[in-house]
Parts: sequence; structure tokens; C-alpha cells
Amino acid sequence: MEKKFKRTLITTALPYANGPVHIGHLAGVYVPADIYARFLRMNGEEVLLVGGSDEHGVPITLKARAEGVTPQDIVDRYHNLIKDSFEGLGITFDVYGRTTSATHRKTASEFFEKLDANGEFIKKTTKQLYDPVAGQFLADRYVTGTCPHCGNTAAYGDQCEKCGSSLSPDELIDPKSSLSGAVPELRDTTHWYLPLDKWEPRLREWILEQHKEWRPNVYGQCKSWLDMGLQPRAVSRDLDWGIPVPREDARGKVLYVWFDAPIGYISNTIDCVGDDWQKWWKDPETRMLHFIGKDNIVFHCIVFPSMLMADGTYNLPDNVPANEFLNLEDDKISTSKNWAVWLHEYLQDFPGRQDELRYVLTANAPETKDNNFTWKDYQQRVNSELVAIFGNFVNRTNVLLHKYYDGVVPEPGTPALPDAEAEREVRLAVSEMETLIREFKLRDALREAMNVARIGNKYLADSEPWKVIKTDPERVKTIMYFATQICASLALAFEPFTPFAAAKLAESLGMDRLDWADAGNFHLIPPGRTVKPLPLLFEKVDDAVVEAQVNKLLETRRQNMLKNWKPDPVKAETPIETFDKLDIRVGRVVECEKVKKSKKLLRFLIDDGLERRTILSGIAAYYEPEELVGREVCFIANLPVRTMMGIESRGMILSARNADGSLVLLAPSADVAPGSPIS
Ligand code: B3M
Ligand code: ZN
Repeated sequence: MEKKFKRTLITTALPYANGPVHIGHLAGVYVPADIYARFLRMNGEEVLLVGGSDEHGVPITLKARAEGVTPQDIVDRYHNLIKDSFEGLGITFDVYGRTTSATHRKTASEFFEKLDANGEFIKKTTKQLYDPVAGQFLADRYVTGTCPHCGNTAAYGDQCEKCGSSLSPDELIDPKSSLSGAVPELRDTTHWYLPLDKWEPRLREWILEQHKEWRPNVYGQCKSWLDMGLQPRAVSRDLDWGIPVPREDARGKVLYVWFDAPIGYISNTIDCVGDDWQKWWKDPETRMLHFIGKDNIVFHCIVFPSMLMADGTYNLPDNVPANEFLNLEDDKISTSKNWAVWLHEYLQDFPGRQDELRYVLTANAPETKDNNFTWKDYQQRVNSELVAIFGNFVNRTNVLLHKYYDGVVPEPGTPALPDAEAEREVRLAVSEMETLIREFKLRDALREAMNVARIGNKYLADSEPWKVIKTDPERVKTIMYFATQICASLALAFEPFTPFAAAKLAESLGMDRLDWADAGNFHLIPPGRTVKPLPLLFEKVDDAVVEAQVNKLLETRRQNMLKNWKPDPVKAETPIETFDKLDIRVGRVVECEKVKKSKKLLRFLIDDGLERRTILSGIAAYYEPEELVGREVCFIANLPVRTMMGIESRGMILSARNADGSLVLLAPSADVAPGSPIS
């Protein structure tokens, strides 16, 4: 049952303004939403792409506390950073608002007031966790403890990040305040609850019956929530950061961030289109889509729709194409562990190369399962797909066109079989791409776009204009005319995915607008038009670039290890006589070299004051042998001789082991004579 819509409202999850955005956010939400929006616009459809910052809630106040600044400082800093970096990546938001705006405060307050006036809330007093030291109730992330589902000892009061369960603070085992570390006590507090159970039958009918086409992961999560049975959910919190609950009897209480944030989509629409906002939210001929990550499914499919139903005048989302997670180099992306590729840093490190990231994140999009981003794969995809297939075809065509015809598109002759074949295949690929985009299968859609370039490359390789030009120059005119049309289809097909390259290509072809109806049109670029020389659309990613990025991550991993490192417990007591038996002395390094065929060992020749002795030490990974010659080291002189790699080692050189396993040689802090005893 295809429903006809007049316009599409696309919302993207509002990232918390408590840190920069990273590739996980991009792959999950913003790149797909932008691709989809660009595609609809190319079809002449009316679209509004709404984004913005989520500036309330405990994630913001915790970050402010950690830095000793105000929550306002935090959101001001990150809102602008995030907004600018999205723009840098070419995300075409029609509006990028913020939930601390005056419009939003008014919209969210009025939303609450209407539901309140209509009796849609239950006011309840319950016992909640209270930190007697900090003098504050412990909402959401202010409390940590053990997850009752998976045993993770670092679960938050609102969610366990290990197993993904949604929690409430009182479910945690052994709760602890993240403010003071105190064990919380229970105290009475009053809050307003939205009875989700009231909307359960309608939610069931709407999702489980009417939206069987939703992605299996989204549909499945909704079904399991509904099957567990819905409970009333608090929409207020005891916090001092947020939108005050607009009631006399609610002093000191604010709207729960998950109540106000989705209303932010409405506020930002108002900021964008003014009085026209209602048509985007209430006209049944408007279709609403929420682009989100999988951790936000329940809020967008159950909670927010219940709020909208309780109001009674709003549309419900038509689809919620939520993505799974993206990992980074086989580990979970984590803001607190700095395990991420940050967008603002990427834009600095890769100026003018935004398409590469957009391409890789889409080609590897976590649409049906969690996926993994690696820099090796990034390099591979850019070099062997963007450069070798897409870039190669359009650049070859452009060069040949200039070589043979000074860039002027030639008049074609009667098409031969391979020409008609190429045309048919391109048409098939673009029509397939359209179907896939409309089904939110963007990864597969991108593959079809790339297939257009593959078809082009094969067409050139089979037609061999560089050979035919010597025997049948008329035929080459047709070939180059067809190749040029394929380039035009490529500009269209890649506009949603790699818009910067698509724009350059379209510019060179003299296409003044990108209209999807022209994709697969083989008469779009007329004979006689001069095609401008095309700069290289893509460049190879060098090994050094990849290495620098990988090293940055390795350094992060090392830092995290150091942060978490704890020394081993002290060994059992030992009498001083045991120590006295060891003969530890200072020696001077006379020679030092790598032991052949060993990665670990260095061979030292040590002057111990009496003679010279050979000692092997497993520190080859951490020192260059030359730099050690002449230095003083400490060694145990009276251990039995040990043979390694066919060499007799007469002693043991002492070093300290770092948290990351690396070794550092011990040396006296000033010069002493070789042979000096250590005691
Ligand atoms: N800020 C949660 C998140 O960043 C939240 C999304 C709000 S969407 C209305 O995952
Ligand atoms: Zn858990």
C-alpha cells in the first residue's frame, strides 16, 4: 500500500552538546539522513532536514562538573563546534537549533501544559535515591551500580552500556552516587508521569500491524518493549539544569531531558519556517522520518509517539530507520575513553576530502548489524573504489574528450550494440539505486552508484577508443558521446553520497541543476557543449596518512592503559639475607648490538670493573643498540650462566616495566665507577 505524500520532515537525533561528534554518530544518523534528504531534493520533493543540539540532561551537567565550569559553558562550546563540523562535512540541515533556545523553552513548556491540562499525566510521590552528602536526588547518570541483567558493575541509573538495557536508578544493585561516592538513601519525591500503558493498544496496532515494513531491528525492539508491557514514565526530574516544570507545585523540578529533547524537533522546525511549522507536523500529507541510532529506538517509537498521541493533533513517524553501532578498530567507540575519530579533527587532518569519509561510512554502514571502521579499510576503499573505479572513469573520459575534441562533446553516430547495452545497464543501476534509497538501504544503493562507474570503465575498456581512433575515428565520436552521458549519470548518482565530487563533475559537464529524472538519460549532455577539464576527483590515501591515524589511536590506547594501571600487590615478606645474596652492580656498556634472528634480544658487552662480560637482555624493542654504548646500567652479577640463541649470558640487566609492558633501563643517577655495588 503506497501512500502518497506531499512533503517529508526528516529529523536527526539531537546529539548531546557535551562533546564533539565522531564517526559513530555520523555513520548511524547524520550521513544517512543527509543522503536521504539530498536524494529527495534531487527529485524535486519538499524536504525539511531538522537537526540541533540536545543541551539539557545529566550528560551535560556531569561534563560541566568534571571541568569545573557551568553547563551553559559546556553547551555553548560544543554546540558551535558540532554545528560547524556538520557543515564542513556537507550535512545539509535546513536548521540546526538548540534546546536552550527561547523558542524551545516556550514550545516544550506549552506541550507539557496542554497535556497537563488535559489530565494526561499522573502525579505520583515515590521513594527515590538521594545523596545525603551532596544533598541532591540522583537522577539517571548521577548514580552507578551493578546492572541487574548482565552484572556490569559500571551501569548507569538510566542505562547499562554493556548489555544495552534501559534501567531506572532503583533497579541498580549496590548503587553509588557519582557525585560524592556516597551510598544513596531513599527519600520521597513527587513527579509527573506519562502513562505509556494507556497508549499501548494504539502503539501495538500502529507499529506491529501497520508498520511491518520497518527495519527488523527497530520492529523487534518495539515488539519486545510492547510485549513486556508498558509502565507510566516520569517526565520530570529533581535537577537544576533544564526547562522548569511549568507548575506552581513543581519548584526545583525540570522536564526530563527525554521529554524536552524530541520536542526540540518541533521547536527547531518553528525556528526554521515560522508559522508554517504546523503543516510539517500536523498535515496528514506530510511524512515524518526519525534518523537515530539503535539506543534511541524506544524513545522515538514508544515514548515520543505516546506524547504526540496524548496531544492528539500530531502526525506519528512514518519510519524510524535506526542504525546499529559502528566500532573503531575492533573496539566500542567511547567518548570518555577518547576512542573515536572526531569529525572536527578529521576535517583538519583531511582538508577537502570530506567525500572520502562520507563514502567509507556509507559503504560500511551499520544498517543491519554492528560494523567496524578501520583505517586500513578506509585506505582500501578510497584507493580501490573511489580512485580506481569512479575517479578513474570520469578522469579518463575527460582526458580523452580533450585529447580528441578539445573538450567539445562530439555528434554521435548510430549506436552499436555495446552502446545500447551500456545504456540499458546504467538505467537499470540507477533505477535499482532509487528503489534501495527509498527502502533506506543506503549501503546497497551506493553499490549501485558505483556500478554505474564500473559499467563506464568496462564500456571504455571494451570499446577501446584509443585504438579505434586510428582506424575508425567516426566510431570514437559515438563512444565518447556515450561515455560523457555516463559521467552525467554519475554526477547524479553520487550527489547524495559524495556531493563535493559530484558538484565538480556536474560543473565540468555544464549541468546547471541535478535532477534525478535525468539519471540514465543518454541525451543529457548535448553535442557541441564544451566540457571543462576536470581536476582529479579523488586522490590515493598514502600509507603514511593511515599510519599517522593509527598511531594516534595507539597513543590513546596507551594513555588509557596508563590511566587504568595499578601496581601488583607487594610480594610476601623476605629476609634481608635473601637480598644480600644477590650481587647487583653497576656496569658500563662497551658494545651493544641486536642478536641475529631475535626480535627481543640485545647483546651487551659490559665493563664490570674487573673484566668484560656478555649479557643478553630482552629490550631490543625499546632501544637502538648504538644509543646505549657508553651508558651505565645495573645488573645482577652472580646468576648462573644462561645460553640463549647460542650465546652465553652472564648476568641480568635490570629494567623497569611500564604499564604498557615497555621496558626502561635502570641507571645510577650520577656517574659511578663500573663495579660499584648496589645495596
Ligand atoms: N541526545 C541521546 C543521544 O545523543 C539524545 C538524543 C536526543 S534525540 C531527541 O544518544
Ligand atoms: Zn547490563
